[in-house]
Amino acid sequence: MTPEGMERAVRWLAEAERVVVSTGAGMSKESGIPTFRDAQEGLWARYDPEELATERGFRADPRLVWSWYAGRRERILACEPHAGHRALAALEALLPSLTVVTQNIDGLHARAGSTDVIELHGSIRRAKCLDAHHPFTGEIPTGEGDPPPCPRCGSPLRPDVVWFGEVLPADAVERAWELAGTCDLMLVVGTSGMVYPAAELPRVAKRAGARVVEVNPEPSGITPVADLFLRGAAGAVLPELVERLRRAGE
Ligand code: BJW
Repeated sequence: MTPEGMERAVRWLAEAERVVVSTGAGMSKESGIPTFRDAQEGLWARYDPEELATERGFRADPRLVWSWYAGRRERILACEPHAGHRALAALEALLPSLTVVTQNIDGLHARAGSTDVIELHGSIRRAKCLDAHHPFTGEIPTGEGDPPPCPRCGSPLRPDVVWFGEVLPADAVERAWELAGTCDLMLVVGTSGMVYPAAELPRVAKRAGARVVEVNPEPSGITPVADLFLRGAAGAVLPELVERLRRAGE
């Protein structure tokens, strides 16, 4: 992250009318939540998350997949938003329009105070049943074990997240694509840019004439379309960016 790059990002933010922030798992890493493509830890080291996060994987071994999500839910609920999440929430007050479009299922943007958050891949805090997608309104049981049955139809409960091969929620997609096509600047934070259709969003923005600024400690699948790459962790880069923008406006 060079001072020149940071200044350019501040100038572009100050000029923008509509800003979209598109976030991935790296955004929550400093809250203590491993990224999706980090190596699995402990008991889970021998499983491939890309196999677990599928309907096929769940049907093959519901207990295994339900238990994996139960462990992740417990860990996520114990985590707090970090300075980067809070910086994005504070950025709302400095710009005419800002929407966060996240692939994350952890709810940390809203917990940090962001008021306009689109969740593309659902939420680990909700469950629904496998066959009829009935929303589950009770308290999701903690701990490992078999998925409980849906109180309405008896089908096993599953997390209300988007697995590979499943369509994203239509209302979230519609709004996210509309905003990507009309924003002046898209800030892309902490995604490998490997998973579609979310990885299309910066390309949609770029094709429509927006500037694309990426924040990531490593180059990603998004870097080739970024006008500016700010190398670094979300928890360091975002607070500095917002502080510089605030000072520039004084
Ligand atoms: C930091 C940091 C720090 C670290 N600060 N940064 C076109 C081409 C090829 C394939 C497809 C295609 N279109 C669709 C597909 C298939 C598939 C897909 O994309 N496959 C790819 C793997 C190739 N997509 C789908 O199936 C999607 N559905 C779909 O397309 O429906 C239409 C359809 C239906 C049926 C038939 C055909 C079409 C659904 C995708 C759902 C993804 N779901 C998951 C699981 C959610 C629940 C859960 O968490 O368990 O979502 S997968 C997983 O990946 C999760 C994430 O949201 C998603 C993206 O990962 P993300 O966020 O980028 O994380 P990482 O770990 O990859 O990267 C972390 C980054 O952070 C790295 O860059 C680090 O450097 C960085 N970082 N520390 C900032 N401190």
